[in-house]
Amino acid sequence: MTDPYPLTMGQQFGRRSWAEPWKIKMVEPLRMTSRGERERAIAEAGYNTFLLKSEDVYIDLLTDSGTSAMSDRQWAGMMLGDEAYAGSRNFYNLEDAVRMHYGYKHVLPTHQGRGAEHLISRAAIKQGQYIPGNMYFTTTRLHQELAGGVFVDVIVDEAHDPASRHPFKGDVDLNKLEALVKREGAERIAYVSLAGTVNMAGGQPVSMANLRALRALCDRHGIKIYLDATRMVENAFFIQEREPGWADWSVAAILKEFCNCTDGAWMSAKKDNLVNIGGWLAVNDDELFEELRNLVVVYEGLHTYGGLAGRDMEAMAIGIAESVRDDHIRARIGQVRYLGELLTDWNIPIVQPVGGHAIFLDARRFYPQLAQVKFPAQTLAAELYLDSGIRSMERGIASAGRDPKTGDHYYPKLELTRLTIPRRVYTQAHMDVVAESVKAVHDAREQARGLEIVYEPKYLRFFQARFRRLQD
Ligand code: P70
Repeated sequence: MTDPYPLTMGQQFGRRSWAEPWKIKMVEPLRMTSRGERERAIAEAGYNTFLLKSEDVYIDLLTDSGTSAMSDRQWAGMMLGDEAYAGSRNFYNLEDAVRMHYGYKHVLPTHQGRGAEHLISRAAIKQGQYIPGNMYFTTTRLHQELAGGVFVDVIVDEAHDPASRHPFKGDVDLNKLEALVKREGAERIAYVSLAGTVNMAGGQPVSMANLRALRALCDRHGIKIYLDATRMVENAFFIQEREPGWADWSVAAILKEFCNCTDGAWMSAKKDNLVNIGGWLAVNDDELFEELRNLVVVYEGLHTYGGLAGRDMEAMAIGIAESVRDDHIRARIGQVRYLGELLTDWNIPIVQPVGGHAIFLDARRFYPQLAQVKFPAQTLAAELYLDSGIRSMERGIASAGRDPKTGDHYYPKLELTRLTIPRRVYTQAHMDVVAESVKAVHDAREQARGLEIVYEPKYLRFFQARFRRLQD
């Protein structure tokens, strides 16, 4: 007999419910559209969700980048902007926050993550050098290539398998790295490019044990490790939760310990750090810092503002302190996991285990009838928008781009559609609506015919590419 009483969400999942450690003070109305309006909008956008107008979107899961809700304290901090060209007090607050929570010696603000990637790539890569990393990221790899470097993927094989339940799919395969060093020589390695919760792998973390072993290997060869700290707080949460020996440490302490094993970091503060714009670059080495501090004035702005307003730096300093709190990060990852558990229970193919910032639908298994050149993940993003106005992002063959040498597509093993959850923005009821829409699209999966590309720009094509629907 079915239970006559409705169950809370927590009870349905066999546990006590948790709730967000905040309440809502200001709301932004959402607009719902009709099917006809959405058909027009997505056709006008060339079936690329990046080209939709935000006004035509109902629940926006394009990205967690710059889309977080700021706290009342951060908004209060915005009013304390010291908009001096040089030496703004907000810069010193930011510097203190990065030093305190990430632990690096020297700090430079940048307009966002790719500004910092540009500077570190220019300063630390010599023509023809290799940059081994735990899976590529689009902007990171492009800046490394523009600086004359060659990216080499040295992530563990499990990262390329959406079904593998390895708890640390972001780990570096030390044998792959050692083989590269042996083959090319340590002097041909610019540095190791290590990312916390690897975005393109599904938000998968790196373990502390792996980092320590990587540090030992790099020390033997005199190789530096620079960290993409964009979602490193989320990574620290997974270490606390999953890695033996870390359960009694706070997320803040794990974060600092992790960074302590690296030589520097770049940051898109639009993610973990809870701001709508901003980034930073931090290193320990005095000489490298000297070079970076010189480059920042050429490409970003003076070294005490780096392309940001004083108020943005203040919001970032406050956001950093909020982002490392255990209650914040538990609720953030808990919400992503809630959506992931619903979809898993409904047998919808997603990357397992559920990562930090997003649910990644496995478009290959979703649409087995579509060859990769028919852009299955892009198709899925378009279908989801058509069903409900939910916006997601392709992370497959369109994102991977083309091999600069052969001109052919890169064919990534992972063909994914990302449902990215902004921080502190949507409620559990929104997650239910998302799950139901994914299920509706899954139920209609046999009708999908795929897309063909009709326009693509030279760099980072996925942002502006246009597609056409295939009929058969
Ligand atoms: C996303 C955003 C940005 C990002 C990142 C990692 C691990 C650096 C950056 C760059 C925005 C984005 C960027 C390229 C393609 C699609 C979307 N990721 N490292 O949505 O930082 O955007 O501040 O320059 O995830 O994942 P920024």
